[in-house]
Amino acid sequence: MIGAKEAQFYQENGYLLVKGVFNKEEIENMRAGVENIVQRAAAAKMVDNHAWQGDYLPPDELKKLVLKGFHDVHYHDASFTRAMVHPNMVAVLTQLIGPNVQIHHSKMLVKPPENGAAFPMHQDYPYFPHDKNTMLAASVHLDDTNEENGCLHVIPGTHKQGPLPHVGKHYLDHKEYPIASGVACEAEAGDVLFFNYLTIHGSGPNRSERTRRNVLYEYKAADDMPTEKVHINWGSGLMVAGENPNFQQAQPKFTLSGD
Ligand SMILES: O=C(O)CCC(=O)C(=O)O
Repeated sequence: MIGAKEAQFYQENGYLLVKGVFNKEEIENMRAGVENIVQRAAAAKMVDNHAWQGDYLPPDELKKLVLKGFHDVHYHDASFTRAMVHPNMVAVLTQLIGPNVQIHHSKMLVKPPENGAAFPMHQDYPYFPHDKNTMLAASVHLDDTNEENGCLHVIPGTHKQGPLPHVGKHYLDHKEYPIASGVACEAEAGDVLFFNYLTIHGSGPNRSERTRRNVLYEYKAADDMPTEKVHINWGSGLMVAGENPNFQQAQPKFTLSGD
């Protein structure tokens, strides 16, 4: 799916857009999966607004913005499990991460038309720090995206700066790092944007009449271990490629909720 040149681009820049990873039918299946989750969540009265709070936008503007989000979508709908281990995904991941790849978590992000929420610029590192920094996000586009409907922006090469101080652990100073300081990664449905969890990224609001739906998978090398007990949950640890060299240290302990 990608060659040495693309892998080199990722190592240098901390991101890579790969076109046409998923075909139309696979995208339709995932769109149906997103709709299914949204409907079931509404029926269960579990619909929260996941828009990020903070001082990165004026309060009046912020309160209008909406983000529908769900974590660990591969535990909700099989279309996301199939996508998570799709041969095209695995082909890219093994080039960018190495032979032994694990899922850390997945989530879906729906930015509704006209008021879909923004993401101020940030690194993902503070949310789930690991010791080897192999973690990357694979953002699967279920819709065509551009500046109008809030496409992702990345600042090339920033993965080499290491972890930066975040406001309340959430995002970078928005005056120093406005969303416009990043390269806009316009993409089509079926494309996947891969970016390291240290690469500074964010996205603007959806001001268009079109929805922007993405599914985001975070993957890492199987021997890249957490340095803090944060964001370790039932979505973590399935092997996506290769073998687990650390299987004795990485056995999840499950509890049942609702007891
Ligand atoms: O997809 C987006 O617009 C941004 C998502 C993001 O930055 C995140 O979930 O960390």
